[in-house]
Amino acid sequence: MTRRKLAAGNWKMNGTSADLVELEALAKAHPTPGCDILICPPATLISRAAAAASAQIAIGGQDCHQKDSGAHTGDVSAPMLLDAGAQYVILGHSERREDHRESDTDVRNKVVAALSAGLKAIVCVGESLAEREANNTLDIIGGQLAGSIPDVVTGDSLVVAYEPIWAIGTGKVPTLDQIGEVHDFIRIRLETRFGAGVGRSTRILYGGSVKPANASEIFAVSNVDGALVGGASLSATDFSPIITAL
Ligand code: G2H
Repeated sequence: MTRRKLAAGNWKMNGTSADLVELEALAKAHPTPGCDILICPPATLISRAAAAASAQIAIGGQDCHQKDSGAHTGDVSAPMLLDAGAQYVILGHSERREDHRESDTDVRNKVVAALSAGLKAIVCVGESLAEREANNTLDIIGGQLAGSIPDVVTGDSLVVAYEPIWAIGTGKVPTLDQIGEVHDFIRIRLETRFGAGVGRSTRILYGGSVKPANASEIFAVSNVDGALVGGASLSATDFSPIITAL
């Protein structure tokens, strides 16, 4: 099964309209990319990013509410993201799980809303340092996969991102064996639950301190279908070699 690789940039709470030039630079550097390219800017920039990005760069949100509309001050719904030009949404990032106390059930409900709206959902899972040191990594990942992913998904609409919390923005990266162990485990869990079709066509991204210097070796690990990149996605100069490494 051939899965088209995905280089996804998560700008987190960074970026104003002046930073849209980075999208133009990326498009210029990758007129016919060999992988899918996605940029998830803050919600305030999605419309303008979607207008500024050329066809080879998709735009995504970083979160959505589980309901389509209503009295939820400050929140953004999945249909709103779609209307603004998004094709993807990141859900269950560890920063959302921590800062906003999002549970697996919350994430699962958001995934249902995203898929219903026609968005592709990037579901994030990952263990803390304490959980890894206690040898609980696979149990934690298994629980998050079971709790955060709803029963009705397709391989095209679901992307899973493995992001060990202790590697996010820290410069620390798991060993290639550690990455491979978790990605293989996620693949098996997806195949077991959803069958070979969805299980083998779902892309599994690695995220956590991916840089131009380490991208190639990470992408060579089995079942790594791309990356969810934070800091290094903010500038085309850094993100471009990561795209090329895919
Ligand atoms: C992990 C990643 C992007 P960074 O959160 O989702 O961020 O690449 O800065 O570690």
